[in-house]
Amino acid sequence: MPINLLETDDLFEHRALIDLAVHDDILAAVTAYLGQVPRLYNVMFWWSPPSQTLTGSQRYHYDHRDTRQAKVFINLSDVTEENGPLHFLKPADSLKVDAKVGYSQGRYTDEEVYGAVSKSDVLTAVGEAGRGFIVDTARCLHYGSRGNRSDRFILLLNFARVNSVDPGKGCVVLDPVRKRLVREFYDSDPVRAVVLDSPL
Ligand SMILES: O=C(O)CCC(=O)C(=O)O
Repeated sequence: MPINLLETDDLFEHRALIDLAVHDDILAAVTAYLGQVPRLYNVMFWWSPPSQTLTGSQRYHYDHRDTRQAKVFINLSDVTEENGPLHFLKPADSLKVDAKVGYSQGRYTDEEVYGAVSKSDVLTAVGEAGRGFIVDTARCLHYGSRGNRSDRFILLLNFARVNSVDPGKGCVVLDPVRKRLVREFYDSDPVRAVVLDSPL
């Protein structure tokens, strides 16, 4: 299971981290997909240590923050099948699974998934350090950190609409400093003020 290594102070000691999270290119893509300026709900550095368990997010599931969300996965180290990459299905293939076994807010077994789609339909977020993916984890069945034999390190950004259906449990890294980030780094930047500090 992924473990977050990012701490609030890191955002101020390494401003490039938050500049990357709210970079124009990322905001443009996510805004186009969601149809509105998004809110950044979560930012984390995920460490997935070697693991042979099959639990939680290591099993196929959807996320439920809203009917759409955009998760950005950026590889911080090279990621191969050895590192437990994110595995995901396209929305159309995910719908085939729902049609066969029913939509669930719980977890799906591999047997359920591969009874509806072929293993060759599965996409993986593999690639060298620096490669990134934006995946709608509300519409794409997915799992990760499964069966890895070596560590995986990724930067994870979780965007969804302002006033999403389920704002979740909050973000330990961002929540204490949302206003401070806007004040110190993005004063007079109304777009990033929405992204970082729109009320729930
Ligand atoms: O990549 C992973 O370890 C799991 C990702 C996942 O399930 C999620 O972000 O919801």
